[in-house]
Amino acid sequence: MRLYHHPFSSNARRAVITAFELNAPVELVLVDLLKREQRQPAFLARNPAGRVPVLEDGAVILPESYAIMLYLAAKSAGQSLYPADVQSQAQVNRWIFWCAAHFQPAISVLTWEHVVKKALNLGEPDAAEIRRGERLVQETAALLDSHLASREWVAGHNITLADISLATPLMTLKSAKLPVQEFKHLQSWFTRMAARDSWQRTNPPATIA
Ligand SMILES: N[C@@H](CCC(=O)N[C@@H](CS)C(=O)NCC(=O)O)C(=O)O
Repeated sequence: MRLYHHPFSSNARRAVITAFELNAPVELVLVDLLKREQRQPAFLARNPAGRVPVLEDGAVILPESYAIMLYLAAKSAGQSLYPADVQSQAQVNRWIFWCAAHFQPAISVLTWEHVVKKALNLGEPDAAEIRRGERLVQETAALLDSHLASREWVAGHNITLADISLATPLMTLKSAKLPVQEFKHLQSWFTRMAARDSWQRTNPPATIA
C-alpha cells in the first residue's frame, strides 16, 4: 500500500500514525505541498480535491484521513485501535466525527493564521480570525478536557482511532498559539500521545510545533 502524505500535514499524520500503530505495510510517498505537487494532474487523478493524505491499495484509491484510518484498521487482523463491539465502536465514532466537524476546524483557523500564512507568504494574520479561532479552540478544548478528567484515553481503556484523530491537529500547539494551557487533562493526555513511538517517528523534520 502507498500512503501519500506531507510531514507538515496533521491530516496526513493521522493516517500515517494509524499505519504505524497497526504495523500496516505502507510505503510513504511524499507530496511536496510547498511545491504545489498536490495540484499536479498525476496527483489530482488520485484525489480531485488536491489534498493529502491519499491511500492507494491496488485498485482502491482512498482520500480522506478518517476514511483511511478506518480502512487500515479494517484490514488489520487482531487490532485494537477500532474495537469490534458495536457499543465501543460507537464511542470511537462519536469522537472521530466530533474531531472532523468541530475540533480540527477550530484548530485550523489558528494554524492558518499563525503558521500557513507565514510559510506561504500570504500576509499578516487577521486579528478577527484569530479571535474567532481562539474562541472555537477554547470551547472545543474545554469539552475534551472535561471528558478526559476521568479517563486516560478518549474512548475506552486503550488508545483508539479517537485519540489519534484528536491528537494530530495539536501538532501545531506552540506555533499556532493554541490557547489550551489551562486544560490540564488534555495536556496530560497529549503528552502521553506525543511520547508514543508512532508520534516521534512522524515529527516533521523542521519543527513547526
Ligand atoms: N478532510 C481531509 C482534509 C485534507 C487536507 O486538508 N489536507 C491538507 C493538508 S493538512 C492539504 O493537502 N492541503 C493542500 C491544499 O489545500 O492545497 C482529510 O481529513 O484528509
